[in-house]
Amino acid sequence: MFKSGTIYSNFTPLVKSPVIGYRVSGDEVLEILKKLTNKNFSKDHSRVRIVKLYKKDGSLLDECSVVYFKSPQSFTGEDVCEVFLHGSPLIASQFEQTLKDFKIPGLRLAKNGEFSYRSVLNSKNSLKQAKAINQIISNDSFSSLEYNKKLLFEGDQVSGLTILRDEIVDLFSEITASIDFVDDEEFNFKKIMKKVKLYFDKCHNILQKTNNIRKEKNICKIMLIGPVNVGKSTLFNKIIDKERAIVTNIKGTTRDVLSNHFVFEGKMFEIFDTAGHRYKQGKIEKFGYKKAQQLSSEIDHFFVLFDKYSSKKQISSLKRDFGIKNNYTLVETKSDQYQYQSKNIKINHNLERDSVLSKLKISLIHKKYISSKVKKIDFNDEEIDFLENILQYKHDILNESDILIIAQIMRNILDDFSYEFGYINNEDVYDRVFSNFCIGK
Ligand SMILES: Nc1nc2c(ncn2[C@@H]2O[C@H](COP(=O)(O)OP(=O)(O)OP(=O)(O)O)[C@@H](O)[C@H]2O)c(=O)[nH]1
Ligand SMILES: [Mg+2]
Repeated sequence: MFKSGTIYSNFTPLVKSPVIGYRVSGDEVLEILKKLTNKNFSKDHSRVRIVKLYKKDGSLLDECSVVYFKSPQSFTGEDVCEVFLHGSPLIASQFEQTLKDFKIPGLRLAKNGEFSYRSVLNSKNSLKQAKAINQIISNDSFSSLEYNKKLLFEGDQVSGLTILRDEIVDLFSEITASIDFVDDEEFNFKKIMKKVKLYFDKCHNILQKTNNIRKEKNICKIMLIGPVNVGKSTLFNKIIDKERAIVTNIKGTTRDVLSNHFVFEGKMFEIFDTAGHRYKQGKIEKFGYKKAQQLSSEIDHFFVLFDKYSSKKQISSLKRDFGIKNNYTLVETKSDQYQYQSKNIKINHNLERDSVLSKLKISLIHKKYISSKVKKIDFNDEEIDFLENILQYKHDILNESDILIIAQIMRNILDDFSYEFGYINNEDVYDRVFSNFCIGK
């Protein structure tokens, strides 16, 4: 799958945003920079330069920051440049077109994970470290994040698997050494098997302990419910800081459940916007409302929004429909428009996001449902999957009485460790690993 050549890819999404980044890696980087900027970057290792980029016909493409990293002092170990274009997908497409127009032999779009793959091939990262980068991006748990950062920055030796691998090497050596003495009185099969069993018990205990930590919730799930038109979607958009949900003055605008993650004061949340309650719901609206109800068992905390026109009976119906006990907060909306006498929390769409979130006591709510303790783990998700596979040998090995077969199984386990650590470079394995990466990594 991976061929040589100079590769390029965007490393930010190709959407309207402040910047769109491109990374280029390979022998032709200096040549490309020369063609793009008419400048020589060879003495500019690791320096940010703001330069004009030109298309093939000489017209201006963009003026932006460019950083050149000289081989081998780069992420991939090759010559690399990173270009921070203005965040227009149109400029991005002109940039890609310009690269194509240069007709540089071997220059092509990178495959998923190809930069990381090259960093491993050029010994800039171990396979474990490269995989840790992927885990850092894809993980939702702070325990995992801390472990993967350690793995990336300190190296393979901090991996819990390193200790397990070293132990299996010792065990394998002991078994192979003893094979020659099978007929001797000294040979103690039981003693060896006891050690093998202890090893597997250890793996099993680690798996259980780590799985328990992994199962611990990190994300607090909150749901906005309330009568139609009270401002649920307005609040949803404010909290996630995006115009995601449609807001109109028409009752019953939201029909489907929408969800989004957000982070506040370092705490992770998932928020759900729902179809509003009214006695005469349309068919699709009713369907959406039911869908939200079905999710209610997963929800930690509900915000029941209502305005001056909402009745107590409606709020009772909502609480009943969603099976709410004490896990809710009443929130009066549109306080810019209406005067309320109650002691309930009052919000309106003119308030800043942070102020709304403080009024809703969102941090306290997180604390109520989610433990803030980041527990230390020594394995990431991938390593746990690996350990689960290793444990599949347990039954066979413990029920075997032939020491030669036991040694062969141990050999297989050792080979598995070697693949996991990347000591055996099997292209199929590598292709599978890196194809899971996002583009640009
Ligand atoms: N004055 C005022 N208007 C608001 C406020 N919040 C929302 N609105 C308006 O109220 C209308 C309904 O807002 P939405 O956010 O769509 O309400 P909703 O609860 O999601 O409505 P449904 O999806 O139909 O259930 C829109 O016209 C909003 O602009 C507010 O704080 N003050
Ligand atoms: Mg809505």
